[in-house]
Amino acid sequence: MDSPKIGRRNFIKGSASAIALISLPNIAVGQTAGPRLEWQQFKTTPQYASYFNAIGSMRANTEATSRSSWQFWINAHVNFCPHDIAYFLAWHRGYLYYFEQTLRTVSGDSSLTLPYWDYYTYPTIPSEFTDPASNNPLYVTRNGTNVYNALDLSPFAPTVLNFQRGTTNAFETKIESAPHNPVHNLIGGVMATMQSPLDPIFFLHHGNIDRLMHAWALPDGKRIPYTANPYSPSTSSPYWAGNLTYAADLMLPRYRTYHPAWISVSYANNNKPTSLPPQTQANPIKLVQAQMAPILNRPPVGEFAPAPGRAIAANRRSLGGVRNVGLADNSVSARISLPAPASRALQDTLSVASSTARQAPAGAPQSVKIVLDNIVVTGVGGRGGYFYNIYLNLPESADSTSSRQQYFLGTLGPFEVSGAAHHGSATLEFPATEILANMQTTDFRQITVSLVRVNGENPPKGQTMRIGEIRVEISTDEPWDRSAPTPRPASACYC
Ligand SMILES: [Cu+2]
Repeated sequence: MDSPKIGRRNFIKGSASAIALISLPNIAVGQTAGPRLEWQQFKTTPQYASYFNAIGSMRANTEATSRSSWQFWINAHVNFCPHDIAYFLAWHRGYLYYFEQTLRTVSGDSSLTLPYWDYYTYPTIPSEFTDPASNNPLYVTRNGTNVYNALDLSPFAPTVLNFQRGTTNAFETKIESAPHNPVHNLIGGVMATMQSPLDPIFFLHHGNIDRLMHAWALPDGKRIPYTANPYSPSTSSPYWAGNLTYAADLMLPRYRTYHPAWISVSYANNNKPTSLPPQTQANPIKLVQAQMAPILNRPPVGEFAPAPGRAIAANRRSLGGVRNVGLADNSVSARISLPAPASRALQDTLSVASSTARQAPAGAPQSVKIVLDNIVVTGVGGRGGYFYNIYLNLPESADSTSSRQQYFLGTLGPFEVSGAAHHGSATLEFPATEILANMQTTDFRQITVSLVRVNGENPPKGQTMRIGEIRVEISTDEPWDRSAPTPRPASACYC
């Protein structure tokens, strides 16, 4: 926890504005910038000119160490962004906050706020970003502009009450899986890489993700770990201790990202999406078993060489897998047959996970992951325009909405692989304990991992990637966060 120096007077006030005053001197306290607006409205305001000029000037600035350069923000993302790990939402909220401050500095317009792109209403990238005129700073080369097939309503299902990665049924994990990752993948180009902030649409995409987090949390904050403020640690969850880092000399105390108002941010529209937009685009997308289809058929099982179970590390064991799974423009299932001892070990792991004891017996495996190891993306696959939805033990044919809740593991595309490579490996791990424990079966002799291809407007043909091994791993890691949540005081509000 950072320990700001504050006088007794400010302590008693204890308000968000008092906090802003002391811990971040570069916040314009009392500043009157309005809410962040959806692009279609934003572009009709006087701030549009400020925004347009600021983006142009930042992209022209080659001084990578200066916050006023575009490259500074790309570097901050490449070096520090957490994808598929804790604080994904918190980190990006702070990132947008500092980026917005910079837009104000560069434009000299203190009323400028970052616009967002509500793709649940307008599933095509705004035309201002797709005009290739050489003097258009909003333009970069992309693979596609329509993200309809990335949209997903399941993060907003009434059962999604927990917030952070590592808890069961967590909003952060779900919204990162979709729509967040597929939007990156379907747009493609730099958006399918960790250099994605090079594309100005990145900031509008993340503006929307941030807005959706706030919309989801309303009205009571759901189960976001509580923090009153850093001055009353007894009522604050340890989750919010520490800082988010953007550069060696640019950090933000984590708790500041608890609520947008704590960084003087608000949104013009705080509604959760409740339906998908009509698909009335100029280039209608051909669905390839997309997640929106009413019936989802399990893709055919491919022939893959088995990979034997073995120890992976002191506390991790593979129960078995398959090798060399090539992915192309079709959907495929990989079937892993577990020998009897392995399938018993899986059952034992699930019963330890499901037991109500706070601690597993020492050394007992208690979590299951599906691991995609040694993923190699082809040249054409790296350009994006597609992704795969991954399902576990999908029935031969099932309703797509309930499949999304019961069998969905996550997404796989060039963006996820780029994120994994950036965190040090070409391996993606998908927590599977919760899905398997909820499966109402004890027969785990076969584990089927289905990769369901979803296309954008301009999908690549042929081989996109090759997965060296898909395996089932058990480990002594916690299957989910078992610690008692910090209780929210009765008087506390999410405000
Ligand atoms: Cu992103």
